[in-house]
Amino acid sequence: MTAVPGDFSDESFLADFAELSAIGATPSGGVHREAATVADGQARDWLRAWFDRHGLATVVDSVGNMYGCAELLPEAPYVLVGSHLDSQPTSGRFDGAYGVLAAAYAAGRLAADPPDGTRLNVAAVNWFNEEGSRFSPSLMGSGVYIGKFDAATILDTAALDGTTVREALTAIGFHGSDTPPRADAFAEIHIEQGRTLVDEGLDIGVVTRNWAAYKYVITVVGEQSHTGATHMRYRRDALVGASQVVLAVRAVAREFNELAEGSVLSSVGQFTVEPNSPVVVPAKVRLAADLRSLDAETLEKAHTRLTAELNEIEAEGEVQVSVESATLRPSKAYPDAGAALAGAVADDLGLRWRELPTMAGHDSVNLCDVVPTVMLFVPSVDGISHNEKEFTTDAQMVAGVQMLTATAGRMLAGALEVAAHA
Ligand code: HGY
Ligand code: MN
Ligand code: MN
Repeated sequence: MTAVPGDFSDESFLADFAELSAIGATPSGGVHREAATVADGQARDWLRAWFDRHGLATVVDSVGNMYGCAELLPEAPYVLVGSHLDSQPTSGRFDGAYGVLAAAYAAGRLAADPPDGTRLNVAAVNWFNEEGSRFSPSLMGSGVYIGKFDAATILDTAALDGTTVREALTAIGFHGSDTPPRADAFAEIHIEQGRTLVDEGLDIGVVTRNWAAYKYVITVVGEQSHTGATHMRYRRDALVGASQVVLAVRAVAREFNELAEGSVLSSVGQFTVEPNSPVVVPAKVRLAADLRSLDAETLEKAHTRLTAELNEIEAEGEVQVSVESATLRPSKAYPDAGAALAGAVADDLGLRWRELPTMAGHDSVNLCDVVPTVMLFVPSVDGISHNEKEFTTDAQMVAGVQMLTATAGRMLAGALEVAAHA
């Protein structure tokens, strides 16, 4: 086994986190680093230099997933540890990036000092386009890795401005051709993005399952005309219809929450008006919406209600409403053995922890389909996320790196292999 050089101290982690957060930084303390933009490319270059300095071999696959590999045992599969460096527009600096740097430190520490009984290799990973803001769908790179998406189709996927994933990755030098490392297990750490851990004064969350989500692309079509020269009775205004859709998406969640508070979440997050001119009655609006629930049956009922609402808007006769796609991300359980392992590690480290579901999607939701997976949370101050005000304290971050390192260390020694095959 070859030792990996470098300073893996907590102080060094915090200094590195500050350096990484300066890439694509916004004046209000956040980052704007959407997938395969110049800023994402700079963050990736920074991570590659970090891997080089710390003796991890960089591997880049065709869809821009990048891995920092420590081969401790030739031919053995890997424990992958990671998250994503891309961000939403004007978002927080912790979402994803914290998990990637924590993974780099975990991999570096474990490669420098492999635990007794190590039987697997370790690699830190930065999954491409977790956020799905510039290119849809989200969880893209990890989706290709597990075989859920076809790489060629993903590379042809275009942003709203027409740029394809292939073009964007090529422009930043991350349309690679390497074979990715073969995973035997996966671990991810992330900010909670909710309030449970802060409210209960805990250090670590151990994720047991994910909320189910429907993601919709809806188009509303009317008839383009002159705002000043078309009598009201002749108007077919796509923006009026789209506004009704936005309110219907909200109303469905309200209806369910009146019966069971907190059971359904919904939003329209993206809205594109054509031709978007002050003097033109809009012809077409494209909306991206999502609907979530922890409970699969409740989500299906909410989906049915929303579909009925959309039909009603169309039946009023002014616009056509089409659901272009409705993609379900089902709720799934993370393996019990992984949660039990993480709980035991947290107890050993003296960290206060609890089990909880994840409301947001993560790359671990994908990896969970193919290998034993552990998902960990550190607290989000005030539960804020996808906002420049996202915050996690230095002490909370450092405890999380320690937790991730110890958990991945036990996985390296085969803790979940044994459990998976028992
Ligand atoms: O939660 C989401 O849907 C995102 O992919 N993180
Ligand atoms: Mn994230
Ligand atoms: Mn996010």
